[in-house]
Amino acid sequence: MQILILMMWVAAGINFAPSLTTVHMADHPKSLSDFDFVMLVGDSGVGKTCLLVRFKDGAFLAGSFISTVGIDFRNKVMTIDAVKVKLQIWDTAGQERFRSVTHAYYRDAHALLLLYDVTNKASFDNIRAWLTEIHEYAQQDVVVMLLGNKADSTHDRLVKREEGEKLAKEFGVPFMETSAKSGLNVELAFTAVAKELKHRTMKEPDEPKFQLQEYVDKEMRTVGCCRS
Ligand SMILES: Nc1nc2c(ncn2[C@@H]2O[C@H](COP(=O)(O)OP(=O)(O)OP(=O)(O)O)[C@@H](O)[C@H]2O)c(=O)[nH]1
Ligand SMILES: [Mg+2]
Repeated sequence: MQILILMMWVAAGINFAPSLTTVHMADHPKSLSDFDFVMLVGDSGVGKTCLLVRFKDGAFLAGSFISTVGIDFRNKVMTIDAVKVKLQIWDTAGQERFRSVTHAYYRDAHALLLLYDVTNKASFDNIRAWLTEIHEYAQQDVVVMLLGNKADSTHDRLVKREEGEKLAKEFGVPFMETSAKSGLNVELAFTAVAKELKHRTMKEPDEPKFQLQEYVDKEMRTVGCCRS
């Protein structure tokens, strides 16, 4: 029943209020839910909403910053190796006061994009706390990718790319820098996650495991480090 309600909301394009119903899709076989749930997390202001808007609409939300309230979502269908992958992307609020709302969604997420802002050292320092929270609330096998956003801001940069790489290595998660403003690596981040999720669902028994970081590194090399 809960699934049916969510599907109706999704079909109508209406944002659901997390306080009303928490839908535990992970309780059900994937074929029933159909969607892969990707959650954007990280401090307020790191660019989660802008990253999603860039990915979905190919535009940058310039101007005044409107902080997300609670949670919002967008659907996007991607074609990965001739297979349709339906992503439902949850844009969470980074503000501390909405943390309990975010906690309620971790359990159902199949993938998490964890963002910091390369011009904001505190947002980078908080990544450890975010990873602890993810460990506590998310499924054990959730796909996690670390993204250093606002890579276009060369003059204001306070976190080096190498620092992001080092932290990601320490926690064993894939990493890349992105820019919602220029579009740098935005498509690649979502494609990489969609590929990983597709491989998990459709992998043949003798097929080797998909190597997310290897794929990202290869794609970045192919296009000379950065693509928009
Ligand atoms: N230069 C630059 N600015 C960005 C980028 N992404 C986001 N911003 C700016 O950063 C501010 C915050 O962006 P949001 O996407 O709203 O941040 P958020 O992470 O969704 O914040 P909350 O909803 O409060 O959690 C806005 O003023 C954006 O214009 C980027 O890639 N480069
Ligand atoms: Mg937001």
